[in-house]
Amino acid sequence: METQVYIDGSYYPKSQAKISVYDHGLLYGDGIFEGIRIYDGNIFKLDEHLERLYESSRTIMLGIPLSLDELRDACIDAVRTNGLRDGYIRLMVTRGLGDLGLDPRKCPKATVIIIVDRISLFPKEFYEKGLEVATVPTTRNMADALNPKVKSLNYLNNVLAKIEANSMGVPEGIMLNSLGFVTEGTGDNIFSVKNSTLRTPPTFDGALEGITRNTVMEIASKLGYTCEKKTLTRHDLYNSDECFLTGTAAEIIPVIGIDGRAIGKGEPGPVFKQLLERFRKLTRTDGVRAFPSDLAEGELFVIGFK
Ligand code: PXG
Repeated sequence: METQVYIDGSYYPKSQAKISVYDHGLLYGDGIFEGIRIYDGNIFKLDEHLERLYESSRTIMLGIPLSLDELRDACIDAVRTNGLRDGYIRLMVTRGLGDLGLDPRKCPKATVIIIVDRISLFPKEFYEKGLEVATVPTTRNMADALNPKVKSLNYLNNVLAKIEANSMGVPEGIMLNSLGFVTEGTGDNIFSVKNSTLRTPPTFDGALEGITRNTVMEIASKLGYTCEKKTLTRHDLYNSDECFLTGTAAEIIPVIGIDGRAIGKGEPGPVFKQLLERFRKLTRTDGVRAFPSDLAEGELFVIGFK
């Protein structure tokens, strides 16, 4: 069956899922989105993603035409309609159909789009061997411009950062802010581990408040690691024992080199491995079920979910 895309309450086959060229989401990048994963029929952290979407909408004064509960039901329905037990939800709300001219008052109703499909950000071998990254020239927005907490459809500086990373021959770029402090990757947060303390830049330095970032900090705290939201420089990254990226699409992926410097032993480290194992377990239970688990009750008990 062709992927069925939800647009404003109706489903359209992928080949016919279209919106107007007068939609301000296209004309001005005026809109917001969430990327959410489905693991074994479980929509991981759905409520946290919806909360962030509504927070973004408040900041950009975009009225979402559905209540949070209605949108939650729509996401579950879209997953069931597409029958995907493992996949990815791209939820978008654009300012909607309007005139030329950026005044949002010309857009009477926001457009809600839910795509349920598959995503693979980095090839599988990087999860085992780790990846090399580079800091890139394009900077991340500071909070006084477009606040990086808003997950907006304006990803042009992230796209430029990705192009720059590609041209340096690495799969991901690390963006700094205009003061030269570390912010995040183009679609993922960054962590540095030093002497068993995990550090990640605070959102006001220019990082998205990543849901995977929060999950990793929760797991790490439970394992007894100290976690800090702290301003980081490139020097801090270069001198990390371990480094990794986190994100819905990226999941948790080890970084073994930055700007030509090996990180730690130049291979995925023990803290990363421990976190990944716990994270994988959580992805099957923490969230909203669209389908019952493939695992039997007994198996869930054995791996510590019940
Ligand atoms: N920083 C940025 C700039 C992001 O776009 C993250 C961090 C990680 O946040 P979460 O909440 O996912 O842990 C993101 C997330 C895509 C795609 O389609 C991008 C993201 C997530 C899912 C899909 O490229 N970015």
